Amino acid sequence: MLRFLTAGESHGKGLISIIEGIPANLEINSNYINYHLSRRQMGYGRGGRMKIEKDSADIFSGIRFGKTTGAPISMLIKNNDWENWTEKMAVDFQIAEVEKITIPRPGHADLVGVSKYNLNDIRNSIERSSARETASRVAVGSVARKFLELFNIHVGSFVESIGGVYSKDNFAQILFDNIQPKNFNAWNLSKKADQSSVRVLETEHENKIIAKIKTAKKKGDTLGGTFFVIATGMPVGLGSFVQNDLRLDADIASAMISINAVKGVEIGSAFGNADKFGSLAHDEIIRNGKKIIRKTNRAGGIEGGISNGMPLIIRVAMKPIATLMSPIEAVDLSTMKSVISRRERSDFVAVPACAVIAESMLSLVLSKFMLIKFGGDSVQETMDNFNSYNDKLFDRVKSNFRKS
Ligand code: EPS
Repeated sequence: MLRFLTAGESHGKGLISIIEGIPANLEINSNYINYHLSRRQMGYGRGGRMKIEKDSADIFSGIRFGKTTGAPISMLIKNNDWENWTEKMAVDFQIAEVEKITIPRPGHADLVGVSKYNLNDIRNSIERSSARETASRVAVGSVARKFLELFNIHVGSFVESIGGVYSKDNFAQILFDNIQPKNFNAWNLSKKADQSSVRVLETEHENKIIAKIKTAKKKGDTLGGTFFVIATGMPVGLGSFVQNDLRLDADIASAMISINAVKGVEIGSAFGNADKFGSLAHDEIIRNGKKIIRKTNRAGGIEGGISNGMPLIIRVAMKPIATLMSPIEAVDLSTMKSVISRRERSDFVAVPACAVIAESMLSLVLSKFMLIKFGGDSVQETMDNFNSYNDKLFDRVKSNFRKS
């Protein structure tokens, strides 16, 4: 069973994460994890904080001589900003007078957090609900990604829109209505997107988005957007229809929605398909050598909660960042009077970073389902099971249905 846990506050000492269930003998080191951590920190439109932090994973356990041992892998990412917060975030007891935060930001977890946990300072709610926590998810997600690479499964992403600015190319249609070339590799898409400051695939689109972000910045406003997360090299058969919580698409949707500020997830051309006749929505089945594939990929690679071997195509919507420089109406909890919301340092846009986090979450879900299907305490064992299943798949289907 693959599972992970994270802990840590945005302005505390740091972020701790543990991932358990990765088989032994996976080659990985902190450089690999740090590379993906740095990808999460990029993107035009981030606030001042990203100039302070340079995330790196200090591995505490589970890896020896560059290989996993099968034991839980634990990591610490330090918060450089902690040194500016030692009084405000003191652990054992209060060491200085600290002003309480009493005005909740609309759209943030501030008000629901203090209401639910019975807290008397919104700071206590802000700290854990902050998207700073997602650095931990990328740390553990990178271990999962490395595991998937053994099987030639690659995960990538690119930004589709920010603030309603879309490219003239309809990427959704390209991905859903065509068979991708045999060498289609989601990671190559990510590498291309990483070259853009907003993780899009075209320069003209990038320039239009940057102009929009500049307008938002000038107004002290924020933006959200949409992005695609893709996995290629998918085997047939991850997930199951036999029980609701074994469906691959259900787990993916849950993983995506669990990312801070994500409010929508679409698997395949879900909303587009809803408007079509069934004959134009489903993917026709064809034979391609020793494989049975689909002519199009409107299902986004999952049918009946099970991966069908086509690329996984997931589209995600992130709402605009809830911390605004241009204030909107809120209630001051210390007076219960209507006020304008508080200004606080934050990002203007974090859609490019969110896409990298989504890659990590998808890697974790896929690794979990790979281990459910193929098991193994060492990567060699998992690979043997994986290869044996895949080598025989076509012939098994063929012989099961051969007319005698
Ligand atoms: C965040 C607010 C900002 C972001 C932060 C998420 O931090 P600060 O309040 O320190 O300016 O920069 O994101 C990160 C620190 C990160 O590593 O992604 C929030 O309120 O969610």
